[in-house]
Amino acid sequence: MDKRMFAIFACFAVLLCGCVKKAQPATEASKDDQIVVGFSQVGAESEWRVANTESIKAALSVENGYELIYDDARQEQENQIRAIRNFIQQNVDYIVFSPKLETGWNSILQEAKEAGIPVIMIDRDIIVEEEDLFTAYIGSDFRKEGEKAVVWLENLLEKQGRTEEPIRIVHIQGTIGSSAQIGRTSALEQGIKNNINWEMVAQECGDFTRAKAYEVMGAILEQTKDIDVVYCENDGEALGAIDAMEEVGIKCDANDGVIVISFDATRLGLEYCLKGKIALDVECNPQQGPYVDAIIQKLERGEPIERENLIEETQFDCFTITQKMIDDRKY
Ligand code: GYE
Repeated sequence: MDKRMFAIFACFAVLLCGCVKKAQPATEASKDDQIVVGFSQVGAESEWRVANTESIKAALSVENGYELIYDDARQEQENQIRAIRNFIQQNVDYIVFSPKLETGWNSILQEAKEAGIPVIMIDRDIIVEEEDLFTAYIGSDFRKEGEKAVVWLENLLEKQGRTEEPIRIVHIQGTIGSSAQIGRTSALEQGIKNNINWEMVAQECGDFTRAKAYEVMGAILEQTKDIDVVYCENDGEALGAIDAMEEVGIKCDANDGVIVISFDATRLGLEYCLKGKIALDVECNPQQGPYVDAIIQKLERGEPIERENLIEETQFDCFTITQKMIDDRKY
């Protein structure tokens, strides 16, 4: 091959190598662009919690440009603190967590702040020393949920002409110290103060689980069966309490039995509402994933965000619920 030909061949070879750069595998290329999120979840204690986890995982997916690091704290705040510290050490881009309890987060959130990692809280709220220890909260107004239940019960009892006779109430609380329990409990306690004929005959913790509520309701029934209302702070507790009452022959019915109040409005809870066993089910929306995604995308674009993001919620009762309403539900 003469020099001229070699020179042409050499140029051609260089051009060929230059434009056929080793293509990075899609995962490797997109991996660098993915937003890494550490997510600490309370546990898996209820249908509501499972739906909440599924919503976050669906929104913060690889297809949507995320790498999600998920940790299940199994109901222990210490596990959440450990997971958040781990996320900090991994230098994630964002931390998302549902705090089991309202307090005990100042120190770990200070560590996240010093590491420059934004914290987005979902579901339950917290009390912190400095506002800037978290960037945004997405969840519910739990006190308002409880007030909806109290107003509905006042109206029902008025319709039934039961504003004078004693109304004996059993209260099955959620996880003590969680903002959901604090809000729903404070509304009922205020309702008892406002209605002189309402009387709290028992107040026990059901820890948002069917099993625990069944256990505590069974113990209460050994003390008294003279009960008019059972106020349960989630659907799992309502089902457990109903199981215990039906076992001893007590009918759960808004018109001629024990009035059962519940929260969450999961599909299972609404099926009990349709049967008339749950009188009122106040919705608490676990579909928080899209809200988290929208907030992260805004932060990525440097746009302003709302610090508190309360989700619109409704309620269902045994008098107006339909099968179609249940069929239309996402969780
Ligand atoms: O009501 C219950 C879950 O924090 C609002 O926790 C949530 C509560 C919800 O276990 O089902």
